[in-house]
Amino acid sequence: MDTKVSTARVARSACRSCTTYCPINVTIEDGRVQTIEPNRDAPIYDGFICPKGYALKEAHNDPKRLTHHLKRLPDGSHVPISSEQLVEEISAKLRTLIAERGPRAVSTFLGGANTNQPASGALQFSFLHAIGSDSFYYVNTIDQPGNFMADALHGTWAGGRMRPEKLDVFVLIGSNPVISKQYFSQNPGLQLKQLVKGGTKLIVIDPRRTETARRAHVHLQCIPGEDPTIVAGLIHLVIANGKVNSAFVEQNASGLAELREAVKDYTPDYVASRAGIPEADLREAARIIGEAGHGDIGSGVGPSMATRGTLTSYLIRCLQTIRGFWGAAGDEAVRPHVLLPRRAFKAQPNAPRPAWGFGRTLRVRGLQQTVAGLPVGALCEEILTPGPDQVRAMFLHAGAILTWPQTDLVKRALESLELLVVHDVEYPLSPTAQLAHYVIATMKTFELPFTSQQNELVGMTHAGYGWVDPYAAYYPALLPPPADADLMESWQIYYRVSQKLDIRLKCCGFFGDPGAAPEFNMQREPTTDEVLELMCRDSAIPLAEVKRHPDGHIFDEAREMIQAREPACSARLDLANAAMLDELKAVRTESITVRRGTSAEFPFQFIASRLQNTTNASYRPADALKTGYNPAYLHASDMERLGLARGDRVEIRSRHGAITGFVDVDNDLRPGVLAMCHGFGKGPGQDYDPRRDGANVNNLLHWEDDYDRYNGMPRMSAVPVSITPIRSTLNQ
Ligand SMILES: Nc1nc2c(c(=O)[nH]1)N[C@H]1C(S)=C(S)[C@@H](COP(=O)(O)OP(=O)(O)OC[C@H]3O[C@@H](n4cnc5c(=O)[nH]c(N)nc54)[C@H](O)[C@@H]3O)O[C@H]1N2
Ligand SMILES: Nc1nc2c(c(=O)[nH]1)N[C@H]1C(S)=C(S)[C@@H](COP(=O)(O)OP(=O)(O)OC[C@H]3O[C@@H](n4cnc5c(=O)[nH]c(N)nc54)[C@H](O)[C@@H]3O)O[C@H]1N2
Ligand code: SF4
Ligand SMILES: [Mo]
Repeated sequence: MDTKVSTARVARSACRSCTTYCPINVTIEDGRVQTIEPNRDAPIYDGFICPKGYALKEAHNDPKRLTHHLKRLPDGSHVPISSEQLVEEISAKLRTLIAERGPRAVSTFLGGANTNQPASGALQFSFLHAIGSDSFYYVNTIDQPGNFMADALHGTWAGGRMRPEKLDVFVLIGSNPVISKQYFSQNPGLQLKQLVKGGTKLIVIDPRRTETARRAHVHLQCIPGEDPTIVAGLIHLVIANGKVNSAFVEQNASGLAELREAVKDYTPDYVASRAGIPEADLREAARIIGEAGHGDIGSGVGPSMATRGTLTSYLIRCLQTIRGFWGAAGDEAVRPHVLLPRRAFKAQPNAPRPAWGFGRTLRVRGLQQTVAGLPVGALCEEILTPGPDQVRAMFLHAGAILTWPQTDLVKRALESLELLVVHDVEYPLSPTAQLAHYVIATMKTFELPFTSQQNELVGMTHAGYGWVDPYAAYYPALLPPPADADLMESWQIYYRVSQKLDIRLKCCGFFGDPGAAPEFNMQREPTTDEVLELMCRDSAIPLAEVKRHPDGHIFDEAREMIQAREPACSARLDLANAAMLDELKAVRTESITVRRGTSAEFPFQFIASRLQNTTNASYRPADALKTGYNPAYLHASDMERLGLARGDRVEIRSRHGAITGFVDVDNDLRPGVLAMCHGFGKGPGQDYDPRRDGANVNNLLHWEDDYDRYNGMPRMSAVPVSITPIRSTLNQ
C-alpha cells in the first residue's frame, strides 16, 4: 500500500515569458511543477493565460537545464566552473581591461532576458556607472526607437492618453495584440471584444488581416513600408475635412500651417494607390478619426521595422494632437504609477527636446546616442573597430545571434571580444551562449521573487505596456533551485564583481539621479528581495503593501486625476519638426519602386510577424510549435504561382543573405508578402537543421540597409526577397 503523504500545494505566481505577467496558480509536488492554471482570483486578467503560460510546467521541469556555470576553452568547448572561480576570473579580466583600455571598453546589453530577471537591468546600469563606463546598450534601438524619438521631437502630453472605455476610435498600426499582447495586454482578445462592443471603432493598418484586424471596422491591408504615406494621408484628410481640433491646437501646439503644407500632396488617390489600399477605406478611416471625440493611436514593430519608424511615430503624434486625442483635465489618468515614484498628470504639453545631438557619437557611420540610447546598430562595429573606446568586454542579456540583424557580423563581433559573459538557463547551449567565454547558469522563473515594476517602467515610454489602472503584484520565489546546482541570479554577477574590484555599488534605476542613489552594503550581499525593495524605494505604494495582496491588486489610492494646466505653462507640441517634415517631403518625391526595392529578382516583401507560442529567442519547450521550425507564410495565390505545397522547402534570399524555409498557407496575408517570425535557427557554422531549428531571418537583414541615420535601426520588415523552391528531396 502506498503510504506516501501527498505534499502537493498550490502557490500563486506569474508567468514572465512576456511582459504581460499573467497571474497563475502553480501546483507543486515533491519540488516539481505538476500543473499551471490561470489564477482566476486575480483582478483584470479574467483568468487568461496563453499556451506559453501552461508551458512553464515543461520549462521548469526540463531535466536538460543548465545547472552549472560554464567556461569556454580555447577549442570552443565548455567546462563547468564554480560561482567563486567564475567571479574571480571575470573580475581579473575586467581589472586588466579597465586598466589597459579604460572603462568604456566594458559594455552591457540589456535585452529580453531582463523580463525574467528585472533586477539585472538596474544592476547593470549601476555597475557601469560605478566603473565610469557609458557603454550601455539597450534593445530599444531595435525595438521601436521611433517612439522615444517622436516623443522628444513632438513633445509629450503631461496628461497622458485617453481612457480606453471612452474611446470612439482606436487606431492600431502594425501591432497585433491578440498575439503579442502589446496594447490591451491582459487578455487582449476579451479586451478588444469588449472595446468594440462598447462602441469603439477599431482601425487596423497591417499587411496581414491579423487576429486583431478581424475586429476592425476598417482594415487597411497595406503594402508593407507605406506607413508614413498612410498616416500623412490621414492627416491630409483630417485637415481637408475641417476636423482639426482648433481649440486644442491653438492652445497647445505650433506648426499646423507647415504640417498642412507638408501633407498637401498626400492626396487620397496618391496615398491609396501608393499603399495599395482602397481609397474609400482610407476616407472612411479619416472620417471616423475626424468625427471621434475620444481617440487613441498605437503602433507596433511593423512600421518601426519597415524603416522610417521615427517619421511614422512622429506623424502619429501629430495626428493625435490635431485631433486633441490626449487626456483632459478632470479625467482619470491612465497608467498611474504604483511601484514607481508617483507621477502627477497635467493637461498641458511637455516641451519638445532634442532627440539626438547631445551625447556620445560612435565611430560607426556617424551614429550617436539618442533619446533611445546608444545604437545597437553600431555595436558590432564598435566591437570590431580598433581604437580608443573599442568595446572589448560585454555582459549580454539577450539572444543576439537570433535577434540582431546580420548574423554573420554579430557572430564575428561576439567572437572577437576578449570577454563575453552570457546568462542562460538552457542546455544544450543557445546559439548565443555557445560563443560566451562564461555562461552564467541562472535561476528559472519559479526560483525568483518578482515584482511588476518593470512593465510600469516600459509603459512610461510605450503606450502598449503597463496597466491602465493602478495594478501591481509581487510574487515570492516558490521553489529552491536543484540541490546539486550552482546558479546565480543575473544581478549577482555585478554585485560580486564589484566586491572583488573594490567598487562601491549604488542601486541606480532608470530614473532619478544615479549619483543620489543609495549604496549597497558591500560587506553583506543583499537578497534579491532586498534588491527589489531598493528598486521600489520611492514607489507610490510601498512594496510591503503590494506584498499584502498575493493575487495582485488594483490600488485605488494610486489613482490619479489629470490636473488643470498651470497658468504659466507656455510649452507647445511641435507639429513641424524640420527634420521630420523634410523627410516627409523626400518620401513624396522619391521613386516608390527604388525605395521599396522590389524587382523581378526580389519580388516579395518579407515582413516581421510574431507567433503566439514563442517569445523572441527565449527558451521554448520542445513542443512549443507543432512544426518545430518557424513556417514561411504565404498567401495561397503566391504558393500556387510558385508551384508550392504546404511544407515545401524553399530558399528565401534577400540582397544580404539567404535562408532555408518551409512554406505554409496564410490567406490573411496580402499577396506578395512573406511573413516569418524571428528567434529561430542558429548562427553561421553552428550545427543546424532547418527542419529542426527553423530559419534565422536575421541572415536576411543588414545593419547598413536603410538604417535610421540617428538611432541606427536598419530595415527589418518590408525587405525585398526572392522565394525559390528547392526541389531536391534531400533532408525533406
Ligand atoms: N528579425 C527580427 N529581429 C528582431 C525582432 C523582429 O521582429 N525581427 N524583434 C526585436 C525585438 S522587438 C526585441 S525586444 C528583441 C528581443 O531579443 P533579445 O533582446 O535577444 O531577447 P530574448 O530573445 O528574449 O533573449 C533570450 C535569451 O536570453 C537567454 N536568457 C538569459 N537569462 C535568462 C533567464 O533568466 N530566463 C530565460 N528564460 N532566458 C534567459 C535565453 O536563453 C535566450 O538566449 O529581438 C529583436 N530582433
Ligand atoms: N507571442 C509573442 N508575444 C510577444 C513577443 C513574441 O516574440 N511573441 N515579443 C514581444 C516583443 S519583444 C515586442 S516588441 C512586442 C511587439 O508587439 P507587436 O508590435 O504587436 O508585434 P507583432 O505581433 O509582430 O505585430 C507586428 C505586426 O506588424 C505587421 N507589419 C509588418 N510589417 C509592417 C509594415 O510595414 N506596416 C504595417 N503597418 N504593419 C506591418 C505584421 O503583419 C504584424 O501583424 O511583442 C511582445 N510580445
Ligand atoms: S507568455 Fe502568455 S501566459 Fe505568459 S505572461 Fe505572456 S501572455 Fe501571459
Ligand atoms: Mo521587443
